Amino acid sequence: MNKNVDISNKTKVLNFLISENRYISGTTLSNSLGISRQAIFKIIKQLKDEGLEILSIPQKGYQLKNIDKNIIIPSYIEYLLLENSIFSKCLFFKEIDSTQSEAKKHARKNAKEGLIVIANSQSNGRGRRNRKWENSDDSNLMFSLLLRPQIPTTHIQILNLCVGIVIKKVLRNIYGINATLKWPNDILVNGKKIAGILSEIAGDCDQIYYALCGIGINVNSQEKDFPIELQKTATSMRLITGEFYSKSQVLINLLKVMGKYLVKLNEQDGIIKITEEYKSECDTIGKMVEVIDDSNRYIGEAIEVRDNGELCVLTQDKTLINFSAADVVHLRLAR
Ligand code: BT5
Repeated sequence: MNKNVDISNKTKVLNFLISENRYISGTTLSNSLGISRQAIFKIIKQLKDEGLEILSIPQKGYQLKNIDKNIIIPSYIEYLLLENSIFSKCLFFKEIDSTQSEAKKHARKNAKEGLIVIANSQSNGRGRRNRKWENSDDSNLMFSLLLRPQIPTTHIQILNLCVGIVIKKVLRNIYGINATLKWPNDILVNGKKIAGILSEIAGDCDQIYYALCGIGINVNSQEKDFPIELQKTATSMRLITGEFYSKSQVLINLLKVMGKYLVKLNEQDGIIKITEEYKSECDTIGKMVEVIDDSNRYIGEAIEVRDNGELCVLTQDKTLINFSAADVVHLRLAR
């Protein structure tokens, strides 16, 4: 899963401007990168259009002035990902139907693993079973990751679990937010949902051609920003701590840890190790749960998560049932 280093000229120019932190002439940039001054001029315009503040003075050249970390600037994200083992290319949309659908188009055209599709707003943001993912304005993070994991198709659920561990870790370790995991794909704080994950794959019985991990994290939403029906069940990083967060920084922190976990997932025993970690991190194990699977409802004790990601439940009539995908409600501690 190692990323094929293919740094764009745009990222190279930005890298230059950030590391020099002074006026750089078009000629210096053009000589250093081996491209024409006209090409440099075009790249500077693209960087400005993305939201970077670049001063241009005739005879002196270009200087990067300010980076607004509260907005998503794809070239800046790509610059920050230069050291990331997997993620590299970032596509940003102010508005889109769903980042999953957009990522799928690129996956089908053989785009490389590690593509990030991110949007400020989705008109058709999706959860599982075609439920809706709400976004109030541009306060939250919504993105899809194109992955090509070397795991069996039957183990797709592991991706959800792996991403869940990563989100929980970042929220806890970097932001001090007491996040918990509810099988299979919910990240909760004080019982309210702060993030959700949607993993979709294309493959055959032997291999996964590509996987799309869609992630929605409520970063800066206030209570009034959620639709009424979600105000009691949804929360955000800002609602928990009272602080306003840089979405780019949250994204970069997540992708950093995610890169490490995805490498781990592809290692021998990776699936087993990640399942073990998930079991120790997941709040569902040891709880009495109600499981809703299609139109059936079961009540029982969540015993364990199997290494294909299934939840194993001991029902009240002492039957063991494995669920590959279902909705779970935590009732109480089992004993
Ligand atoms: C999920 O589904 O939790 C997966 C959500 C994945 C969303 C991302 S955003 C980027 C990418 N592009 C997409 O189109 N989707 C992915 P599920 O477990 O089915 O939960 C959906 C339920 O969560 C809804 O029925 C609501 O009850 C609740 N919900 C919707 N929006 C929410 C929000 N912003 N915050 C908290 N809860 C929400």
